[in-house]
Amino acid sequence: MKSAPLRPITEEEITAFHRDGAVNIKQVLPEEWIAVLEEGLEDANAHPDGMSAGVSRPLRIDQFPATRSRRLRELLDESPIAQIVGSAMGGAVRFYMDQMFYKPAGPIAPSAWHQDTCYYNVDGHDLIRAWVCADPAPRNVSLEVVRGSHLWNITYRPPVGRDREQDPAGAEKARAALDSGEPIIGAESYEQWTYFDAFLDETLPTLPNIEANRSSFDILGWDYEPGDVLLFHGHILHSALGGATLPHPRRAHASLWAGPDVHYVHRRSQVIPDPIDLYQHKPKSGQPLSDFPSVFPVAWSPGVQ
Ligand SMILES: O=C(O)CCC(=O)C(=O)O
Repeated sequence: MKSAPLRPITEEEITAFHRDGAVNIKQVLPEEWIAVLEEGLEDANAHPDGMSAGVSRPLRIDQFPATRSRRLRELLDESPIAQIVGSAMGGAVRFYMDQMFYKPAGPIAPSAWHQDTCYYNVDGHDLIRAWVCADPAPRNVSLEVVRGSHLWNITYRPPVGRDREQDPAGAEKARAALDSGEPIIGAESYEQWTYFDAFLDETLPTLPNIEANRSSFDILGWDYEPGDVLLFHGHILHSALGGATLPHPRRAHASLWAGPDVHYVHRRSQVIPDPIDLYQHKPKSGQPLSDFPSVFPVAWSPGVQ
């Protein structure tokens, strides 16, 4: 049984999301879900995925943490997050994947500017991230976006991964997989994988140096309070500021939700494995996520609470 948001999402918030590519929906998540979020993140932090090796800064980025935490699974299945996302999107939504960004108390690590779409084997316009944090995250440690960059119609190169020359045999294997219609990152990556094992996709343009040229970009940020749900578009350029020292951790969870036009695509720039249950279906580029209802059931649709 899904729980309802504390209040309806307003027309102004929906307009802001589509115009700017991001909006912080203030105080919409009932308090009991903040406790579930906190428990879930602690759970996931105590049970690392096999994909975090090599992340050396005081930052844990885990992939698919809800597969290892019952509480995070509850958050996805029963909290109002799916409804909030669907209200902003204006249609039915399916859950695609989730991540954890766990930054311990002390000097808070930044998250570099990037665009999410190029990391995953999905594409489409109806892609929304829901970012929630168990702790207050003032503007100097919370998310930032380049306003409107979700409409730039460009896919940038993920800023992580190896040059092909570092591992010619591995690069050749990845090329062969792509040529034969396979994802370049297989299900075995669930045991041992990091962003840094991927190969840089030099066919994609490099990101602009936003941090060094902040005044040239229209940067939008928020003081985040637990209970807020920050929505941002799958294509938007975003980062998190760091360097500030907090007396408490900054523990965030981000989930990616897909609407009707989202389809599977084999990407040369793939950095994050496919959801584990998808591998057995051997998806082809162009197939809508609705072709895989057992992996991506509809999580919310208008008129259904
Ligand atoms: O929370 C962070 O530091 C970064 C979050 C992020 O990049 C994302 O959710 O895609």
